[in-house]
Amino acid sequence: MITLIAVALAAIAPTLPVAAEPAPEPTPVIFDTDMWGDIDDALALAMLHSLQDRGEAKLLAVTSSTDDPSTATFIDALDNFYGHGDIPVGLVRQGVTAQQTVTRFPFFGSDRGYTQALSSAQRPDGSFVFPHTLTNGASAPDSVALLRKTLAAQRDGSVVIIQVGFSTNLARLLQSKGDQSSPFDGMDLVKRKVRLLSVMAGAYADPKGQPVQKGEPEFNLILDIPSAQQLFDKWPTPVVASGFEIGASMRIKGNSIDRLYGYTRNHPVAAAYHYVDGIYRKKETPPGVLHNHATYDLTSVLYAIRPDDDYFNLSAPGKISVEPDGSSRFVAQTGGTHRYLTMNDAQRARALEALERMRDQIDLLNPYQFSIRVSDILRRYVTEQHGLPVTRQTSMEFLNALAKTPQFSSDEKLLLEDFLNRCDLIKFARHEATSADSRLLLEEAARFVNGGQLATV
Ligand SMILES: [Ca+2]
Repeated sequence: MITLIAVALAAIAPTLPVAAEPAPEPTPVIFDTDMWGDIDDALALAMLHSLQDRGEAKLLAVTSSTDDPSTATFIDALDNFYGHGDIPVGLVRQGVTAQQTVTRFPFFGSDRGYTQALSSAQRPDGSFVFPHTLTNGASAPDSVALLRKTLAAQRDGSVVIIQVGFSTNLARLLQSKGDQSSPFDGMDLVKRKVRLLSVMAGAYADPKGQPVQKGEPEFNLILDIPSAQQLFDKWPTPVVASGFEIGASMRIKGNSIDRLYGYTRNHPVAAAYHYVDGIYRKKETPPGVLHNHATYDLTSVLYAIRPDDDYFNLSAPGKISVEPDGSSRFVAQTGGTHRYLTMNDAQRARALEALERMRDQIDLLNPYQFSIRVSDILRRYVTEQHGLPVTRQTSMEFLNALAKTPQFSSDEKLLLEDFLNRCDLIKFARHEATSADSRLLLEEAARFVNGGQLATV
């Protein structure tokens, strides 16, 4: 649900809510990132650290797919900031460089990203503003060697890999031969150790959420197309992709950043967000306020660590392939190992969120006023959901009229009639009705919204 996503994403800071049923064992996870230009990588890694503190995740290693030593030092600075400075960091060699990225996507403006600027920032006394124990990123181990070593040390079938950048490291991992870490080649090692690959890549729906077979070319795929093609062709365990449309539809509110991270001076995530603000500001961004930012990489983290929390739905199984132009193609296939994330119905989530907020009003409003407010939420939901014209009727009259129309399924009619009967009870017993009646009414309303759709309108 949008509510839960908004709460979880907003809370990359230390206030991440505890899952209803926390996993008994933290998920062992490897984070593979193109940390450098876009800020969602830093937000996603910060979120993983918070999840680790809550016992839900265990970061085994972080590998960078941007070929720049500053990416490794900045990752290490973030790890240190969160008190997990012992997490090994790997760096791609002969991979996509910052310069290549800017040449292909000039909106970045410069090949000096926040990773360079922040990991080298020093105080007047020469100490680092964002301390890192990996003093020289160029000395970080090669990503593939680190991936192999990390996987070899884990239990079979246990590891979740989150890839939120280019596919260079993981494609090379699949091609790798046995070495001192493990006698198995890359394919065998992955097959043995990796339970799930949660990847941000491609596009699987249009902005309205309608599935498309071929998406628009997507950033993570475009910059290393051959590796992306190999990854989706060969990866031997289940893959769940978060398409461009998922993160684009959910944005972190810029005005929440300083509130979330203002608890300390020199928070690396807040500093990075401020650093890129000029790149991502839009005409409508008010002056003096940070821009709102898409949550692409965070959605892959959220799914990887909390797959059962209903933040997203999953597509049917199938096969994702990558076209020569850097677009993704999805074909449904029985027994396929690829799926992509889909959003739960947005209007329904919004109505449920509005109803949830009404819970605070149960004891503040008299039941009659309360029934009118809840009816207004239902009216808005039905009107928006089905593109119905707005009429001059009261919400109660509107819903009563709707309950008699043939468009309703019989289930839907029953649910709405239950709700309207309860409204009547409250209305005619105005003075005797209590907050318990309001509570029951709210439950009826939620049941209606959860209950189904109009058959056709
Ligand atoms: Ca990324």
